[in-house]
Amino acid sequence: MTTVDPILDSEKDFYLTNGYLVVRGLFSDSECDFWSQYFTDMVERGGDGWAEGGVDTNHEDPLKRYPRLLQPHRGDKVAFDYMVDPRIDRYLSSFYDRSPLAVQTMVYFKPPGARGQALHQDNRYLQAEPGTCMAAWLALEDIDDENGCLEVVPGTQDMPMVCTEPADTTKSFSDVVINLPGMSAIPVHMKKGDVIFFNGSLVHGSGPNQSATRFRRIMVGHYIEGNADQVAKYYFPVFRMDGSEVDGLRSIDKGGPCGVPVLEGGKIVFREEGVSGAVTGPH
Ligand SMILES: O=C(O)CCC(=O)C(=O)O
Repeated sequence: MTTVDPILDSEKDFYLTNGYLVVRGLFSDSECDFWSQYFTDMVERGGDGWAEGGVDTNHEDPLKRYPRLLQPHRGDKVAFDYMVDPRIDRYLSSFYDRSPLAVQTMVYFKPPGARGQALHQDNRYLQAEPGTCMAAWLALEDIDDENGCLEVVPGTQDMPMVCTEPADTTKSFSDVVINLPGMSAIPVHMKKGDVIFFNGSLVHGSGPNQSATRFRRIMVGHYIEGNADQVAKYYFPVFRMDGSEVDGLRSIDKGGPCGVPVLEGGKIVFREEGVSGAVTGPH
């Protein structure tokens, strides 16, 4: 179902053509300041059970001191309310003409000196079918090259799942990366309150935070299309945007097919390469 208050045709067209859309000022500064403080307090008191790998306040790796919060909406109303916020539903419902299903929240702190996340595709992890997954990635502060903005690879929005290679783990906390011959990522600079929506094929990631003083806090919700009948096991329970739980989806607990990209006549083509490694956790 489309919402009563549709987005601009130009916004929908941009998303469907490019696989992403940046919406400026979708959330207010005061909302962002509240969430930023709320989740920073949460991680600084130990993460309330949501911090990836737990919090180690004395560790030399900034990401061990400020790990991501994974799936806080499963016990925290503030995170849940972001995930099902009507402003997000309005955009995602407009892209696919039906309300999506919500499956994930994450909060990233990326403190000064922290590594980024190598280029990847989200649907390799979520394995939503039919259709794809979507993200609503909110800048909780101003984000640019210095503090490790999101980077996207234009032209990848309709690609199948691409096989990964080992990543440079001095720059990325995740250990696999997608390399696409002849293609490169562009930075997406965002102001506090801006949201970037993107689909599950779009190759994206982020570099290290090179600032000595600035964090890069973001909150992200992940969704699958409203008609999806499968998603990876890690992403259960699945919710409608009215907050109710959905039953009956198939749960997947092994990797799916991926292709090895090769450049032929200036264009990328895929050599089928079997099954990507089993993915049982978050992305
Ligand atoms: O924020 C980042 O650095 C990466 C986030 C991401 O890859 C995602 O939300 O899918």
